[in-house]
Amino acid sequence: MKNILIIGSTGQLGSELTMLLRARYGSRNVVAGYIKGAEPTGELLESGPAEHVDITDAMQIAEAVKKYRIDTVYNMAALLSATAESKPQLAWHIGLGGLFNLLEVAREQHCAVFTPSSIGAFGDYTPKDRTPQDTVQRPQTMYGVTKVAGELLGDYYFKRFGVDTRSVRYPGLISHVAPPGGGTTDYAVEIYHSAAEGRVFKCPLLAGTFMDMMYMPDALSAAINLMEANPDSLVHRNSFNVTAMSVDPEALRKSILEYIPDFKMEYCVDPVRQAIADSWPNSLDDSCAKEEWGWLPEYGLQLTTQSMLRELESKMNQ
Ligand code: AKB
Repeated sequence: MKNILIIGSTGQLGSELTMLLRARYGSRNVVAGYIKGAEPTGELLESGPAEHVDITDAMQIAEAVKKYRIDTVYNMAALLSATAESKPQLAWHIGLGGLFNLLEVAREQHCAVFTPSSIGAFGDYTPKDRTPQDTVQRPQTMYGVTKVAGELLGDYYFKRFGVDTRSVRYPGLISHVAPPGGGTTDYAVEIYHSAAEGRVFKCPLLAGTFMDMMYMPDALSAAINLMEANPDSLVHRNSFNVTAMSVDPEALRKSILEYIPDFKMEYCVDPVRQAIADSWPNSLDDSCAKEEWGWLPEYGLQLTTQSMLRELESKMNQ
């Protein structure tokens, strides 16, 4: 039986992942780790154990791992790219200092660790189209620096100490559940909210800015399937390219227009986000994830749009 700790369980990815893992492994076996100011509420709080676990505090991680006999930790604590650019020191402290704390606990107490990387781990010198699994990684954002260093640290702890570290490079994540915060790809969530609420969407990125995206159910199965994969089949570990679609603002607009014909979008470009997006790949090659652990996304653009609009409209009618 698995005993799982999710660090950052109340965030965009963490909140949905915690509920899914509880459904899969039993509620009592999945601990929702949270920080002060982001305490779990509602179903997340009521459906299983919760513990104050700040990734920047190694003692707190060690105590929670010991108390609940944790064997697997999903590390969802991070600042997203645009926020990380405005608070680079904090981004390093959480992204890298926190990961180091966690890996040390994992080494001492024998846990497997999942840590998300990102398309932000690539940079201006990376091939932009069908970006290969193994290629140049020279990001110029603090977010990217923490992601590349995190990938290297994960591989180091696996090779040097045998810690079972695994990771995927997430593209932009689209979800109707928890709101995103501070990501460059978050416009792809906000556009659906504007459309469902009948508002004009002010797009912070230029038409033609292609980036990989993924609907949340696929993002959750990527994490869980990779952690459940037979280790003997893994050639790579930290971190796998994964993608479900490559889209720009116009592709999203056109897809929404099929369901909401009077949807309106205006461009109001944010130079910080545009510069970050321009440094990221247009599309990833995720064939290694497919070959090594059977990665297979279910949702393309059309299914994502259908589901997002349906879910947001039904929430508004409640
Ligand atoms: C962001 O935009 O910062 C994230 C990411 C792609 O890592 N969604």
